[in-house]
Amino acid sequence: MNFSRKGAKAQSYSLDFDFSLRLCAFAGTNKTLHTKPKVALALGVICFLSVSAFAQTPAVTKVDPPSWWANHTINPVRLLIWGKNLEGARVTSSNPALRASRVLVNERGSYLFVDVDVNRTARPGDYQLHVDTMNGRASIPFHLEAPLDARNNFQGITTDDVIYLIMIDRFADGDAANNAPKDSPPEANDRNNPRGFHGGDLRGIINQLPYLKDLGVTALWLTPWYDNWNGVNRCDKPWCPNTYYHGYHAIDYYAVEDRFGDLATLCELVQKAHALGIKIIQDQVANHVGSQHPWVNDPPLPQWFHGTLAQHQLNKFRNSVLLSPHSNQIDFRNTLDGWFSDDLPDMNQEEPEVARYEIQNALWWAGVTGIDGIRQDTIQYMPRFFIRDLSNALHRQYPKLWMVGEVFERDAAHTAYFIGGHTGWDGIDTKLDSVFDFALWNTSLQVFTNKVPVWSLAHQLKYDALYPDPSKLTVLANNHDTMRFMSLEGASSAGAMMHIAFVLSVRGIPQLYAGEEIAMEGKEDPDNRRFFPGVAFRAEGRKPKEREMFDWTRAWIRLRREHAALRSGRLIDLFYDDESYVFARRLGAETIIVAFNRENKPKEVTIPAGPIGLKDGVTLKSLIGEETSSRIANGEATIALPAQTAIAFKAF
Ligand SMILES: [Ca+2]
Ligand SMILES: [Ca+2]
Ligand SMILES: [Ca+2]
Repeated sequence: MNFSRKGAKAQSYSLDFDFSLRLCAFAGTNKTLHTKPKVALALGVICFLSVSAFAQTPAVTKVDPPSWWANHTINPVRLLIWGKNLEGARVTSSNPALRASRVLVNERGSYLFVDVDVNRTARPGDYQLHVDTMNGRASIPFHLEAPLDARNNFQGITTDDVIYLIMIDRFADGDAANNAPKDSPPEANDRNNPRGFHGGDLRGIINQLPYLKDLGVTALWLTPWYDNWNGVNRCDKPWCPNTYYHGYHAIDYYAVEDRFGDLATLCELVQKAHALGIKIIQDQVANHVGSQHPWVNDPPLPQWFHGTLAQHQLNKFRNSVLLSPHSNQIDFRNTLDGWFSDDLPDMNQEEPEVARYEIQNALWWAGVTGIDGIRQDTIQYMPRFFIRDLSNALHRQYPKLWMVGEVFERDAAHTAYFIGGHTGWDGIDTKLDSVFDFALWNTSLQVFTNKVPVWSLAHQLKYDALYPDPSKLTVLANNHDTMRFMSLEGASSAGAMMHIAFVLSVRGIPQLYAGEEIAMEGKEDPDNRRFFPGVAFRAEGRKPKEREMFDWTRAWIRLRREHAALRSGRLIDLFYDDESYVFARRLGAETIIVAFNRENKPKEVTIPAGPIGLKDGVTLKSLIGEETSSRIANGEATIALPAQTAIAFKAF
């Protein structure tokens, strides 16, 4: 785009308005000179009429989306025009490449919706539409983008990927010039305040791409980059004063946070990451916006949000009512329509204009930046038909583009209800590509901090029966909303290492959280969001504990990369007891055996060879960890498990 996102102003009538003001000045001068009072009076009346007419002149201040594409699966695109004096407006295009129709103006004349049909043959470039009312004309700047190359953008995420979550503000500061925007109070920009902005940005991530490549991750999930408010929230709650450094309180769905950089830097990051074989996942938040969003005081439609800032329900988070066919409508609507907090106005996706706006917004970010996936925040608090319509719209335009939904539940039945590929009791298939496996995450944390027997892992994995395809699950190691492993009660380095090895070897798509690979500590939010220590980006800057965890994580990522069976092989349970778990991942001729022994002494376990297609005489050799091997005889193998670690074997 080559016009300012926020500065698209109607200027066509400014000269005429100036002329009326000059006329008024002239009338005023005449009056004071007492010459020809009738003439002065007449001029005064003309001046009044003229100024009031021009005061009603339509103006356009913002266009969402500011650009679109020819030959897009969404055509016409529906624009939301922000402005004033838009009552009774007609919208026209002087260029036949665009055709406007279906205008809807809100009661206050502050927003206008219009369908814009883009001709198939329209060329990329700048275009203009016009808004005409009885009181004048304003122009709507619009741009047609050249489509990005689908061969190296919108690639989607598969089990071949390892996702790495980065909280943009807390990872790396690559540009000190954006750390203190003019409209931000000094206390908003303070690394000593855990709820302040700490200076991380998109340039910082670009600078650290070699670190991420070296670690071996193949996809970055970045916390939201929408523009958030630059001020400090001084509420009377325990979490105040705070700032929106985390990005979940959008004030503009179409702008990049000024502290993180700009759209050009974001596109540069996506391109440079792609060039290194690293994909980008955008964190989108369709459920709510920040309370400083201009819509809060001037919504485009009365039903744009569920309620108002002054009058709304708070979500009671009775999440089970979203799954249960027996829930009552009051509890059900509260969970869908209630505000996540008093400063997170809840978007009303049952209003078709809202749903349309959000679906186009998701597609606009994909089309403009080339992202490969979307992580959708708090997805269960939106209607399931909307999740389906959004998923369908994404896939229709970009068949491989992937979306994972955050359904933060430790109950597999609940998360399984939200993943796509099957129809719920409500008759809806959400078509959602993936959900996070919070149930398995929770079990793994419990197992590797010694709270439940190790066989609990196999016990939890039996609930994969609830999923149409469990390999589509995203297996988180941790995230920015959970305590870091090393700060959990009962945590140890050995436990952290087994937990990471489990996440990287079990079925599904692994997702790590920045800092876990160097064993960072951190309790609840915001302590789990400490700034990444910059020295640890270089091998020589890592302390021994950090190096041990980094090398281990990198080794398991490499093992996964080198063995297709670890990425997409069938998982077969071989052995489990209170202290150990052994499973195989089998794909074609390749079989990898992964074993975990939590006990503080080595042990030997016997596993069946027949069920994994291995014959007598075959040798199992360790691929990682201690060097050990064993031979299969009488349809069995006895393998040695070192104390308190994970190990992987391959059949030769
Ligand atoms: Ca910065
Ligand atoms: Ca901002
Ligand atoms: Ca909602």
